[in-house]
Amino acid sequence: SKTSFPLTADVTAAAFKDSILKHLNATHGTDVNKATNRSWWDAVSSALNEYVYNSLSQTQRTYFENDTRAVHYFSLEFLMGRLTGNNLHNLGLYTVAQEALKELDINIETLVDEEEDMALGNGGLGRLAACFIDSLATMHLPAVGYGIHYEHGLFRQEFQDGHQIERPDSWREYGNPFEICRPENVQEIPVYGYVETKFDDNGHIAKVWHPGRVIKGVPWDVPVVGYEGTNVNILRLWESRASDFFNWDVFNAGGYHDAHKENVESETVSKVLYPNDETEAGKELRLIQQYFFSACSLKDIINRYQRAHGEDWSKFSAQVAVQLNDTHPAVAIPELMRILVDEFNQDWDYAWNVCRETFSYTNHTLLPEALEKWSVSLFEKVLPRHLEIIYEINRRFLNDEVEAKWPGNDTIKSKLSIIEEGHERMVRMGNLSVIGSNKVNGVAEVHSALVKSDLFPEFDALWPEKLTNVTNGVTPRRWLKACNPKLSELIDATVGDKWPTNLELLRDLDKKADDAEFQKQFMAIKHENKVELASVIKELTDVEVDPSAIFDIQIKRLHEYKRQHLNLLHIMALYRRLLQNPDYDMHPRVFIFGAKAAPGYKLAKDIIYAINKVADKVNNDERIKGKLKVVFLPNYRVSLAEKMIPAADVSEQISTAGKEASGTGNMKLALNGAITIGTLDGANIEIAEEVGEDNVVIFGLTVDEVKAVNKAGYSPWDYYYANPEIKAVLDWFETDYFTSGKPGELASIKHSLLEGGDPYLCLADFDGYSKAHEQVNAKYIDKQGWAKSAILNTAYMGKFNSDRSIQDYVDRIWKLKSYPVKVN
Ligand code: 26M
Repeated sequence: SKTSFPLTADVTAAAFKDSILKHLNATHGTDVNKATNRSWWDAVSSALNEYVYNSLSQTQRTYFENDTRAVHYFSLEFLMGRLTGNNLHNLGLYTVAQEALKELDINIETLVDEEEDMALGNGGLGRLAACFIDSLATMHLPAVGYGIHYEHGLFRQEFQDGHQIERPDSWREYGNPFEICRPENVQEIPVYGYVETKFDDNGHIAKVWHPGRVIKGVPWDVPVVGYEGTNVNILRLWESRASDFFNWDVFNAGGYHDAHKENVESETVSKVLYPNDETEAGKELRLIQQYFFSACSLKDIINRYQRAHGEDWSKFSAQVAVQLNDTHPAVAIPELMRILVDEFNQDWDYAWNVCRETFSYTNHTLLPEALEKWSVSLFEKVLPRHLEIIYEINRRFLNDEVEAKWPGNDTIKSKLSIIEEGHERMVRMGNLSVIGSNKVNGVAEVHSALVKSDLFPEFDALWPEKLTNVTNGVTPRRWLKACNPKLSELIDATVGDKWPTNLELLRDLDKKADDAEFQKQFMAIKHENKVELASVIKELTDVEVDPSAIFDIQIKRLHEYKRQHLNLLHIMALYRRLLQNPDYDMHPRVFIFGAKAAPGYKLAKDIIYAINKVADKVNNDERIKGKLKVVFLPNYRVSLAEKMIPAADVSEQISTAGKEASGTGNMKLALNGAITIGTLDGANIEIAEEVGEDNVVIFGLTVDEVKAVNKAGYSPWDYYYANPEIKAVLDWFETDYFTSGKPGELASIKHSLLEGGDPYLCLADFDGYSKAHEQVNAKYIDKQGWAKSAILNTAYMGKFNSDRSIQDYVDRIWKLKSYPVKVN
C-alpha cells in the first residue's frame, strides 16, 4: 500500500481482513458462506468505522475542551453521494481494503457499487455543501453541517420511450452503516397555532405563542472524515416524528383516528426532498421543512452553548457562526430572535445585534423565479409569531436605517421592504437574509458583481462592506483522487503525493506539458477511462461508442438557461451536414448527456425527450458511418458523475452569460483534463483566466452584450430567417423525422425558441457555438496540441479546490481557527 497516513500507517491488509471477518460475524451475524455483497459491504463499513469513530470522539473532545468557535452550515441539501470509497481514501485505507478483499476473492469496485448514493440534494447547491464539509474536516476546522434526514432523496430517473419517469429513491431502505442515531439530542418543534398578547406585572407586553402542533426532531449524525483521517466532523440530519407527548390528549379523548392523522402529517415533514432546482414552489410543507430543521439546529447549538456559557449571550456570536446556504434556511433569523426575546427575555436591540453577527448568507442564483417568497397568509398560518417578528425587524429597518440613508424615499423603502405589497402580500426571503446577515456572498466573481449591481444595489449602498465574493470550489479528494485513480497515480509520480491537500502543487505538471512521453501517458489514461465509460454506456443504453471518438459531455440539471437545447440544435446541425455531405470533415464525436428535469418542468422534459429521440435516429443511421453518436445516460447522480468526468475530452459549459452563478461541474471536468467549450459566465471566466486562452474555447455573448441585446429588443426570428441551417434544424422539430408517425411531438422546442421569444438567446449564440465546435475539432486533430491543453487544464485548476473556498470563507466571514486533532 502506497499512501500511509500517521493514523493508519500500521494497518496491514491481513489485519484489515481479520477485522472485516470479525465484523461479518460479530456485528452483522453472518459468515463467509452466506455473505452477500451487501453483508460484505456492511462488514467493510464496520471495519472502517472503528477508525472513524475513534477520530470522531477525539475530534469532538478537542473542540469541546478548547471551547472552539465553530461554523454551522445550514442547508436543505447535502448531496453526499457514496461514502465508503471516500472514507477509505480519506483514511488512507483504500489500497489496504482492496488487498484484504482480494484475498477474500472480492472485487472492491463491485463492492462499493453496492452502496446507494446519499442523494439528499438536487444539484450544484447540495453538492457544494458536501464538498465544503469535506474541506472543513480536512482543514481541521470546527464545523457542523445541519440538514434534513430525508427518507427519500432526489427521485431516480428512468426513461420510458425516451420520456423521463420519476421513481422514488430509497437510499436507506435497509439501514445505512455510516449514520448514528442520537436520541439524547431529540428536539421538540412547535408549529401553527396563535399568538396571545399578555401584560406582565410591570405592564410590559409579552407575546405567548400557543402552537397548534409539536413535531419531534430526531438527529442522525453522519461522520465527515477529513483527509488523513485525524479530524472527523459531523453532519447532523433531522428526522421528523410525531410528538407522542403532544398527541396523548387527542388519543385519550377517543380521537385515535385524528391522532393517527397528526402522526402521519408530522412524519411527512422529512419524507421527501423537493426536486425543484431554480424555481420557487411556495408549498406549505416546504416552509415547515425549512422551519423544522432550522429550529432543531438552533436549539441544538444553544444547548451546546449553554453548557459552556449558561445564559450569558454576550459570547454567542463569538462562538457561533451560522452560514445560510441560500435563503432556504432564512427563517432561522426570526427564530433566533424569538428564542432570545421571547424565551430568554433579552432586549430587542441586543438580540438583533447577536443575530446580525451570527448569520451570513450565500446567494446561489439571480434567476427571478428562484428568489424565494412566501405568502403572508401562509406564513401567518404556520409561524404566526415569526411573522410578527419579521414585521418588527422590517419596521425598525425601514424607519431607522433606510430613513436615515434615504429620507422620505418611499420607492426605495418599498423595494427594500421584507414585505412585498401587492394583490397577495409576500415575505421576501432574500431581503430578510441580507438584512439579518453579517456578510452576503455570491459564488463567482461575475456573479457577486451582479449581486451588487443588479440584485441588491441599494443594500450595497447602505452597507458597502456587507456584499462579497467567495468563488466556489470542489474537493480534489473525491473529484480527482478517488474518481480517477490512474491519473492520480501519474500525478503522484510526477509532482509527489501532497496535492490532495495543496492543489496548487499541480502547477508543476506544466513542465511536462510538452513532454511527448508524458503526453502519451496522460492521454493513455484518458483513453482507458473512456474505454471504461464506453462499457457503462453499453450497459445502461445498449449504445456502442468508439473510445477513440471525442467524448463531449454535458452534465447538470436540465434547465433552459443551461441550454442543453443549444447543444441539441448543434448536434442536429452536424447530423444534417453529415447527411448532406458524407465526407464532411470531422473527427468522430460522442455527445453524452446526464440531467434530471424537475418533475413539473414541462419544457425541460420535452428537451430530454427530444435528445433521446434524436439519439435513437442518429445512432442507428448507417449513412453517417458512426461519426456521430448521442447518448443520454439515465439517472445522472454523484456516483455516475464519478464515472463520466474522468472520461471527458470536452466539457460543455454553455449557459447564457449572467445566468449560471458559478457552476462546479465545469471545475471537476477541467481538473480531470477536459477542455471547456463555454460562455463567459460564472466560474468559466475564472477558469479561462487560470488555464489561459489557448486551453479553453470561449464563445458567445458576454454579460454586457446579453443586456444590450435584450434592451434593444431581441427577435429570434431574425436569426431564423437569416441562417438557413437554424431554419432547417428548427423546422425539423415539426416533422416526424425523429418521431416516426408522430409529427409535432418535438414542436414545443421550436415554439419556445421562436414564439416564446428564446429567453436564453440560443439562436443569438448558435453561430458562435458552431464555430467554437469547429475549433474544438481542429484542436483535437492536432494530437499533441490537445494533449498539452488537457495537461495544462489539470495543472492550472489549483484555485478551484474547495479548501481554497473554505479558506476564503474563514478569512472574509467566519474567522475560525483550526484544531488539528492528535489521535492516539
Ligand atoms: C426551491 C424551492 C423549493 C424547492 C427547492 C428549491 C431549490 C433547490 C435547490 C432552489 C434552488 C436550488 O439550488 C440552486 C442551485 O443549485 N444553484 C447552483 O448553485 C451552485 C453552487 O453555488 C452554482 O454553482 C450554480 O451555478 C447554481 O445554479
